[in-house]
Amino acid sequence: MLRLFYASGTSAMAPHILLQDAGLDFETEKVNLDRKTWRGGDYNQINPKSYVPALQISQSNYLTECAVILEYIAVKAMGDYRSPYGSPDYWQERIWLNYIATELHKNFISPFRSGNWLPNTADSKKLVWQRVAPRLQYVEDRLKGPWLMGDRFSMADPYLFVMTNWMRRLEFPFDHLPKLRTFDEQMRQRASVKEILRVEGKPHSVTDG
Ligand SMILES: N[C@@H](CCC(=O)N[C@@H](CS)C(=O)NCC(=O)O)C(=O)O
Repeated sequence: MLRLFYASGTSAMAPHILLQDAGLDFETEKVNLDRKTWRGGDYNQINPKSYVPALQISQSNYLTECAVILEYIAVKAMGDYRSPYGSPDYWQERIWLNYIATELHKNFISPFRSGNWLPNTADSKKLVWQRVAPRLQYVEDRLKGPWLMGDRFSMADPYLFVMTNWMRRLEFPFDHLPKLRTFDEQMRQRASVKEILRVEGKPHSVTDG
């Protein structure tokens, strides 16, 4: 059985949503990112990179890196989440996954983080917004709607939702990003997203102030 190591409200929410959406059998383990621990002890024994998500796919095999985990789930689901390998849409999905991972996700992580990866302080928010705003605008200008790839919900959508969820958490404005706002609202209507927001609850390590 697949086992997802996650912390609430983090990027691990993307594979959590996709696993739920696909109806796959999976278990979860909550990680304390401040202490780097989980129910079984030292989390660095699971992922020496010290971050979530990690997906256990067999007794001794753990996948890391959100984009890779999403694609693994998409392949496993045999559904519509991934276009046929090598097709133009397949490459476009890969481009989105990589863009979200490297240009958005990493730029959301505050340079002032210590324990908390997304502190909601004025200084931190200002710097993060400077970096993410133009990149979000790039997505806005190309978002086909209702989903990133158009009519088909793909493995990239839950990852983009983590970004719009973080926008809300940091109270970033959607004023110039109406398509992203609609995307975020539509994601919240999806049964799998509702369920995972409920299950995960309050975000990990909230030190707003
Ligand atoms: N390159 C990794 C980055 C994962 C990552 O940054 N995870 C954050 C949560 S969103 C984390 O666990 N941070 C803990 C830490 O940096 O101590 C991926 O794409 O999965």
